[in-house]
Amino acid sequence: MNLEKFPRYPLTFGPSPLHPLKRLSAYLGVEVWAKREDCNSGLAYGGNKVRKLEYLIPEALAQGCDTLVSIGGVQSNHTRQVAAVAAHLGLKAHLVQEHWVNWYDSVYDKVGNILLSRILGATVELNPAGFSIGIRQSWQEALEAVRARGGKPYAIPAGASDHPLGGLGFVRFAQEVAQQERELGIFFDHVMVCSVTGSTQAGMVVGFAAQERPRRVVGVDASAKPQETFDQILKIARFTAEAVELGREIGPQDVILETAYGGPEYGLPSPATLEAIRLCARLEGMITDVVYEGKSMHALIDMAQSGAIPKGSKVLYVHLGGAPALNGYAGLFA
Ligand code: 5PA
Repeated sequence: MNLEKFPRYPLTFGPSPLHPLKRLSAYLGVEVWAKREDCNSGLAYGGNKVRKLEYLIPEALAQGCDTLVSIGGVQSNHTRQVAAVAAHLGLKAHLVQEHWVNWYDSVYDKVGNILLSRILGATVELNPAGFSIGIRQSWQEALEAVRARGGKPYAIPAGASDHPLGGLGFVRFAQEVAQQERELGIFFDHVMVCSVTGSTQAGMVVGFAAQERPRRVVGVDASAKPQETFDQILKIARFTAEAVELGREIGPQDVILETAYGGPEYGLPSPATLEAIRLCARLEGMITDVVYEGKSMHALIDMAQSGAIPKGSKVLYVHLGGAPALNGYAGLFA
């Protein structure tokens, strides 16, 4: 495998923290550790997109772009991280925030991630289009708008995923996990990761496939449109495997996507999601959110209790961020 040929612009603190979840482990009867992408960077709370952007930014800079253009829901974590990275580099950010979530709280478009993006100086454009992980008309129009005012846009798709370089950050993540395992003398046989736009899991699948000892990368769908998410994970894993010269093809058998935890819809929690969020917070002091990480936490708890994750397993729960969005859902916890 050759990841080193791709330039990387460091935006993270270094390896993200890895620590045991002792009380949750005792409760579940399997050993669980957390890897904390939610505190991987000092750029506006960090998150999984900062790690991905380390591989897109060198291309944006090499092309002489002055504006990062991207897209997400109103409470997108991704667009907030794009805004922070742009500010850090002295670039502009133009963000299209669509109506991805059927959640009507009077402060939903004022607090949390969108508040942070405004503070960070991004141009924030609200758009009524609904949820999709595909390429959007509104996004093309945003790119045109930047060009029309004489700017040079760099296009970053939803979640920095369906992009030739989108999977590389989490290929590197897999290498980082292996290094931390060597230092700690531990091996995680299960890795739990929340998936929506797909490049987080896709990068991991490729990165872990390059290692000698096999393990299960368990994706947990939070899109509530699991077929689209599955197809996108597979597509990104395939082109990423080719890009880094993995030396073998990735097929559908390499992609595990649990579909029972996505909640009623994208962006909305089920009662069990909320239960999982409270349990994790009260046992560990670790905050997960209603859109993403609460769903993968629900999966972890349920699969450990049902035996789908067998007793004696060593599980790595990858925390990808997302807590700022909780502000938009205060009513659920009142
Ligand atoms: C997101 C994504 P992928 O999109 O790479 O599959 O990651 C899913 C995911 N956890 C998991 C958190 C906290 C996330 O923010 N967020 C998106 C966003 O717009 O914020 C891309 C959907």
